[in-house]
Amino acid sequence: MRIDVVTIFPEYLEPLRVALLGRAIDRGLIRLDVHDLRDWTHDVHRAVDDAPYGGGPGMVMKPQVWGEALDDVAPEGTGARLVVPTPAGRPFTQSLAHEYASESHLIFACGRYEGIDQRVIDDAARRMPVDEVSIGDYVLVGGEAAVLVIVESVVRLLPGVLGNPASAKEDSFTGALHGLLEGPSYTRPERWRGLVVPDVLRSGDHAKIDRWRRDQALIRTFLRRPDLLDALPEEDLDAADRKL
Ligand code: 6GU
Repeated sequence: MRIDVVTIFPEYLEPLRVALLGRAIDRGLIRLDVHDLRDWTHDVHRAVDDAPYGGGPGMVMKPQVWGEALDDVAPEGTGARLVVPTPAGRPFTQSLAHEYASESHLIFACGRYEGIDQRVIDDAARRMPVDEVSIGDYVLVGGEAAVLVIVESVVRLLPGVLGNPASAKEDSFTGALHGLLEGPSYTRPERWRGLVVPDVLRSGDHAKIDRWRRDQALIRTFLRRPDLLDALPEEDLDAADRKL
């Protein structure tokens, strides 16, 4: 998979070269190119923003600079998908992460200030799929931190990136728990600071352990994310779930 990021703060994306993602780059599973948007400016000040039409606070990123940058990074017919992080976007979810993991080329356009001139997005959409996405209901200063989040969630789904592919399968939101939050985990020692590991986990009774884990997932989801329980298809609940 190819990943391009266009930003006015290329150094902000350096963490993508660390740990799991860094190893995926070194092993050739992904190719990551980070571009400085100011390389496409032509004026001495290398200006990327201007005052908004209609007035109001903040600055809007100029269309000409972004237009030339995207023409170079995503030439017509390269089969790329453009992702524009914005708090005004549609929610980024695990299911969108799976969609992105099946793409051959992702391009991220990081806006700062009050955003990018909308015509940049409308123009790009004439030749490639474009998603404006949000990573949650809070406001960041720019799209860079969102790109770190999105790329990490996508790359870990690529074949060969995780040491143990079962880890990706059993995540909350997909796999065995299917839309429930994962319950608590424990390792040795059995007693630590007066707190003990639940007996059932040391019982060796795997049917009982599975049932206990499922109950913990249901309880935690009920308490923390009742919206996820409401969204669960009725047939995903078994008789024991319903009793809980
Ligand atoms: Cl994707 N970008 C920005 N700037 N703020 C956000 C966001 C994205 N998602 C939530 N807040």
